[in-house]
Amino acid sequence: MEIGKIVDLDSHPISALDFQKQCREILDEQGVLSLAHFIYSEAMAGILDEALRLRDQAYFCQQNHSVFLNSPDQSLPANHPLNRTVETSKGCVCDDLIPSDSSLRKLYDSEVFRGFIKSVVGHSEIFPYADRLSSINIHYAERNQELGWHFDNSSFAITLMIQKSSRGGRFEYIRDFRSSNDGRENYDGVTDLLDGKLKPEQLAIEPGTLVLFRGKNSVHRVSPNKSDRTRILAVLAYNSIPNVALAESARMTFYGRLN
Ligand SMILES: O=C(O)CCC(=O)C(=O)O
Ligand SMILES: [Fe+2]
Repeated sequence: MEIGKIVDLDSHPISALDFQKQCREILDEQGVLSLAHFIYSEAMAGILDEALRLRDQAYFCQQNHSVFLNSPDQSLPANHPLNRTVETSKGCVCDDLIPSDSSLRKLYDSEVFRGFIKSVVGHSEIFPYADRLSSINIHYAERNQELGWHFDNSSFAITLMIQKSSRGGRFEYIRDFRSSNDGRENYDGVTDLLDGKLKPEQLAIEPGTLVLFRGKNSVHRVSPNKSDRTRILAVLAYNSIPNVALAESARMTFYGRLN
């Protein structure tokens, strides 16, 4: 089984029902599941090489956005949390540039891995994106680049750290910060957060660590990279329904192209 050369199945028996259950409980209780040494270091070395080779094809962009990722609301004051903006700047390599023999793709396509993800996130099926760009992305954060505070639109995210920055570039979050399903957006909390009055938690993520994160209600960011070592991270994205393409506006913003 090829996946056995990539994933350390001895310490992470992802097909075992009791391991799946244990992971599901951690994700449900803590909002985040962090599996250290998930990928063998030999496989990680190949993934890092590949990511460094692809870096000059990354599309770099910068946005100012609200924590809620909404369009500005002119009927509200500029200092309302729906109108206050934070900055996000990063580079992205899209799925179509990632080779077919890449370990990242073997992981993403693996039925064993997908079975694990389905079980942990509680979806009966998961599907790749219908467009050719969005399923696997590699993110690059150079010195002073960051991901501003935000809530995700998607119910879960899967990341694999490839290279850490040596200073800054840390994943920070506050759990269960809002409750979007019942409309409690916690505007006062977001104001305090943006005013620097709250102390977020930090997640220590080493290269080879797989992270599953529920970011819809847990506010999070990646602090500015304060080193010359690029932070490199793979995002493995699935949908719970088939034939979903990322919106064209989002593709133009984050990838600079549609195809
Ligand atoms: O880079 C990370 O660790 C988190 C990425 C993230 O939050 C996102 O892409 O929405
Ligand atoms: Fe996010």
